[in-house]
Amino acid sequence: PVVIHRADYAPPAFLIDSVALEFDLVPTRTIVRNTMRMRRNPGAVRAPRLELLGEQLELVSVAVNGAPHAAARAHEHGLTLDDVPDAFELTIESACAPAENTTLSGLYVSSGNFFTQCEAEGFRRITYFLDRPDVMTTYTVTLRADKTAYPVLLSNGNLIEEGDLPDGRHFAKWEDPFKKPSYLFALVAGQLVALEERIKSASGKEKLLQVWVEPHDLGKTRHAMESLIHSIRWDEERFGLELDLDRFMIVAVSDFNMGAMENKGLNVFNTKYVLANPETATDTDFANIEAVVGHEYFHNWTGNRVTCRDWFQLSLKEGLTVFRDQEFSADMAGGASNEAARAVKRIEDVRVLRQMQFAEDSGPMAHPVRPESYVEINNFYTMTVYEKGAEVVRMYQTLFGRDGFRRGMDLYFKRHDGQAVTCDDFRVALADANGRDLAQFEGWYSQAGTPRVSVWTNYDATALRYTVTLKQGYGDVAPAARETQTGPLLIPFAIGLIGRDGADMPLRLDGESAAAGTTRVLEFTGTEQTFTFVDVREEPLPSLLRNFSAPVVVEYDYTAGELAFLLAHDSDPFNRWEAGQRLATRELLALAARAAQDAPLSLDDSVVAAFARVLNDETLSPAFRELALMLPSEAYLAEQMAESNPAAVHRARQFVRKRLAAALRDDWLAIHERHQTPGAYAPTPEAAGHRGLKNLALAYLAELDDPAEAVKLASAQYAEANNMTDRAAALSALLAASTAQETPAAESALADFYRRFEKEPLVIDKWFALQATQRGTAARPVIEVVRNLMTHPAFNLKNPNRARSLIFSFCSANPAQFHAEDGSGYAFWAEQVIALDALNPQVAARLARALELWRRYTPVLREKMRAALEQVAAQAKSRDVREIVEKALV
Ligand code: B3K
Ligand code: ZN
Repeated sequence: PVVIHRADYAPPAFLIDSVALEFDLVPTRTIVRNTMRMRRNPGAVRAPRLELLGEQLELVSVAVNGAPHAAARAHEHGLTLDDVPDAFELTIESACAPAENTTLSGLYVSSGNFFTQCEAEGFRRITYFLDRPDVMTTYTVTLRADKTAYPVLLSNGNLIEEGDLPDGRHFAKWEDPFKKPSYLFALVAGQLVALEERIKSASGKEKLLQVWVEPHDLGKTRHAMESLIHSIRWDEERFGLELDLDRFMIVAVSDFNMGAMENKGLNVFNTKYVLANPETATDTDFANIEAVVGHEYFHNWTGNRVTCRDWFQLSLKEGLTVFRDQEFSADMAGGASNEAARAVKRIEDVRVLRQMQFAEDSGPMAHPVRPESYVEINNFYTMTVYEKGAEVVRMYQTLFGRDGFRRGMDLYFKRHDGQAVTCDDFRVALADANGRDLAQFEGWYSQAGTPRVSVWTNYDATALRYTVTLKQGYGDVAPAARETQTGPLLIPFAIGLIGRDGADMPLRLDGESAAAGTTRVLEFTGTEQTFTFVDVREEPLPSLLRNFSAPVVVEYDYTAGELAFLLAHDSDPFNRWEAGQRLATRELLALAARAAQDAPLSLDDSVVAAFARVLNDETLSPAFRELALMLPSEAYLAEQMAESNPAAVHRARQFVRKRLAAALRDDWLAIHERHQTPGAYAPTPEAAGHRGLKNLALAYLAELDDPAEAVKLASAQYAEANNMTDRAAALSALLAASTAQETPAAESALADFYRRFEKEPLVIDKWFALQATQRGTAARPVIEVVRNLMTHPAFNLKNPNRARSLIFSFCSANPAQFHAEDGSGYAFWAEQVIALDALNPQVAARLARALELWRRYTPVLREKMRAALEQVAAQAKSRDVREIVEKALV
């Protein structure tokens, strides 16, 4: 395979001063006429010829300064032009076939409408171009199409002209005043309608906001519009960043490879992250829409105004923008000062990071936040680039405070607005604005793997001194990742000390004149370093890495009693939750080890009691209690074992769930009753918290050996629900209860759910996902259900949402069933990766990753996984899938 290396970066040989694109949109054959004003780049070595990138294009004609150019050669990867002048106008006509494009990259058709997706390298599937992010230019776009079939014609920027053409056709001309790289180009054409709002931005300029959808979905656009308005306001207030265009459009499309795309002024979204009403969308959907609308909007500054020099710098925009959307959601939920509400968001984000990114870091795809090489860039839109990247950005804020972080952002925009830059440029701006040398911090961008911080403490009762010794290093990783680990990192390590009364102690470090504050961010820069606190009146309990101040694993030998104490008392809500997770993880791993030996299982009453106290602590928010009572996922637990054993983990976790269900039965019933949310549905964090806790109670009740009570409650809740959160939770509880005892209630609710929502694709996705993730029984393993559902008339492999709802849900979110000992899950996986590979390599490659941690499983599973991987390696055609399976098999 061709490997692209970061070290090989060279500036482009040519620049493009402007581009004019004309489209004649026809599904089977669209003609694109591309006129570029080009010149040699004075900052690059003189190239013998011009190399334009192009894929899956049919070349029609080439002209230089208006005259046909003979010395042009089209080939598999693009177009080569010999003998070009130093400055010239280049006109290229080419054709592509949007209706046949199942990759959903480039120009394609979905539900009869035209859409584009260009990031990372889709623009070259539309026209021949210098398709790289450091070539920025201004675009004028003319769209021509049949007026009846495609009444709406959209592109980036401002609409400057429109009108009718002969033969029932019409045109629209768009101009984007801002320079942009090709990956931010977009067009949309078809039968769409918009919800519109006009607002004034901070400086008083009028802005037109539109959310474009298919006509039958217009009633589900209000929440997306409100999220957009909130995003605009938030970026003005928190970062002083204003919307720079007169018009900002969001368009929803049902066939989309990922969540959404930040094209300049014309964001294209997966319908999943736009459409919502109480009947069809859950609280999680509402929150995700707000977050993704925010994310794409925030890219307008962090990504579009300042973009990436090359794709190795992807985290420059993605890590930063994820951090911004996390902060936005936290501010929306709780405001700047509501620490408890912010903590809920923080816990949710850290859960995802630890479950997914830490796993990625321990496998064959481990890479630094700024990767050194890739085969297919689309494989590097990863948890590491996005979520760990966001943690890296968060650490600047932890080190410098909100004001210091803001100063850094201001300087970053002052220096780099309109440029394509690197992660180093960002780090240097943050350092300079705060008068700091952050050279050591570069390690966070260049080192792969999850750092581990071991902690030792010592209390000297006579001197009243408490020492905390930190040691940093890495656990086991692949040799390629090991090579990147060059020296200690600068780790902001937040710590508090808790007294026997459960209260925080005031903190005074050795050498300081007085105590100040109860949480300190220690700057841990050595391989091993000792910090000494003085005036410590009694032996404290340390609260380590408060608010998860760095993306590391902390190793410290807490006793079960100490964890229960922290769970009851830590003033840091994140660590309070963390103590419960540590306690549960420790018990669950011990139980999984016993389950693997078929030994009997038991759980100490004190553990149950610790969780009961949190559950019934009315000073804690329902949302927090829900998170505290949610056990670590099976995938996370399996990952912690020396040899992952999904079946043993499942038995252990089910044992604890059943134990908590039975021991706290009356509490669960009371909670289910008490946390009803009568009246009209509102997707606020408070109301969602009540529903979350109530539905967790229902899920626990469904674990009882006699599920009759749960079935009764869930059936009633299913029938009476006025919102999707409650209805889907009830259906899920019915499915869970039916594993204990065949119950007709589950079957009839499933059938009812389908009938009710037959015309709502996003809800039918939930219907598939609920069945793919159900528990299954020995008599009816879930693989059978899934294979059967593959033949359902509503199943469609070409639609990524549908493929994800059934296939990915089963392969990635139902470990106990997917990892069945007979290897049936792996055989299914291989079939589906190969089938998808022929249609949509990007989606296929995502599915391919479901087996990448194969080496860490028990020998029986490992061998069957290897066989499935080898089968895929032998048959897969795309660069995308090949990179994943070949790296896995190395
Ligand atoms: N920038 C896009 C992701 C593009 C993925 C290309 N395979 C969405 C986002 O992160 O906002
Ligand atoms: Zn993004």
